[in-house]
Amino acid sequence: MAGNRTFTMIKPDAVKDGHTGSILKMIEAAGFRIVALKLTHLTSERAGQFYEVHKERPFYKDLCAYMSSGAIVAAILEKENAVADFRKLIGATNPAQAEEGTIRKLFAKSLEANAVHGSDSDENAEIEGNFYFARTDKY
Ligand code: YYY
Ligand code: MG
Repeated sequence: MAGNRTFTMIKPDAVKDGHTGSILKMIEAAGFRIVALKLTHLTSERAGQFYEVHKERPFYKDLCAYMSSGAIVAAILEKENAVADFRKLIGATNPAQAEEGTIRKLFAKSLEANAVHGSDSDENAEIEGNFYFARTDKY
């Protein structure tokens, strides 16, 4: 296998504003191979399940409403050192702190509408990929 895997979502504002192509292009240009790809629209319940780890946080309710407010693009990506390298490519959670040239610096509108998700560990990358893509598909 050519490296390991991470999981990403392009969030509602970035999809709505027509940045899907630009973001996927940056992802591929950075050496990630797209292994699975889907455009979908979460219900608030599904968004709540995805972000369950944050359920006690003050921003949880708004985050679930936001993440179900429009279509998203979900993808599994493969590269050596995928999780850490992808977090570097997207930049800090708060776009005000994201480095120049990162996806969040370029496309985020706010802390909540911060353009993309990236898994924080190999274990979560696996869980999050399985949340969107059936194991009966080959990927
Ligand atoms: O992994 P990452 O997306 O960079 O940040 P998390 O701390 O896991 O938070 C998930 C998600 O929640 C974040 O991308 C934006 C939103 N959020 C928020 O709206 N307000 C905060 N204070 C922290 C996070
Ligand atoms: Mg996170």
